Amino acid sequence: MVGIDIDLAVFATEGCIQAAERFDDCGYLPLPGLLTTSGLQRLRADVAGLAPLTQRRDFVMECMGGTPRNMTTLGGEVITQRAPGVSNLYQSTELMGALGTLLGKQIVVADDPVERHVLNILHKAGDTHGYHVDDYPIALVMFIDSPTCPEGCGRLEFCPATDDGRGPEGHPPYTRSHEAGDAYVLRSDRLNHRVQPIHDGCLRTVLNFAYGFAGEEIDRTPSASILYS
Ligand SMILES: O=C(O)CCC(=O)C(=O)O
Ligand SMILES: [Fe+2]
Repeated sequence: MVGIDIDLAVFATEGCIQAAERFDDCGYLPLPGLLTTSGLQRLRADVAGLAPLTQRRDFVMECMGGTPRNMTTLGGEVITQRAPGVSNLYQSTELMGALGTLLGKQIVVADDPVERHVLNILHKAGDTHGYHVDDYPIALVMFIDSPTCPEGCGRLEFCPATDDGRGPEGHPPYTRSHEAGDAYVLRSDRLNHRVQPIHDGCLRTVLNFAYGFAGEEIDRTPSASILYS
């Protein structure tokens, strides 16, 4: 049940409502403490159960400006089969309703079963999810693990996407840190975003829930099937 996994009150805090009002302009909405203690525990158990099914990826994504992917991933179809609790959370009317209300627009589940919810694990020194844009406009990213090393690593960086190579050139990126149990929402089809490389001994695990806007078409790239199939 969503109320057990997700603290819906986070959506009603003043900071959250103010950030949502700026979402159209800035495209980033922090949701600190979105996962309850029991929700984090449950998702951690789900992720542990999924771990043997994950795949190591080390390549450059040609269709995203040749940016690196050094990470371990699992796509949505396997997650649906092997961790139905994650899928149930993804499509729960409480979560989607709260998010849609906050953003002032009805959100819909992603029609691509691979991309709708994915698991991204950075666990080796230098692991990074390089700059890209997503196909779907809304990414709700929830942190199962986040590095706590004093130098800081594995932070989210984002900046406006350019028309050409989708590279960060010309735009100094914004950088945001998150802790386990936190989440954020990103306008992920418009903002060029990446995860900074992590340091040795650090671990960063996220679930990314992708949503569309009702009645809006998606501009598809092959990137999700390359990274998650
Ligand atoms: O791990 C993150 O914070 C970003 C995830 C992401 O960009 C993606 O899964 O497309
Ligand atoms: Fe992304």
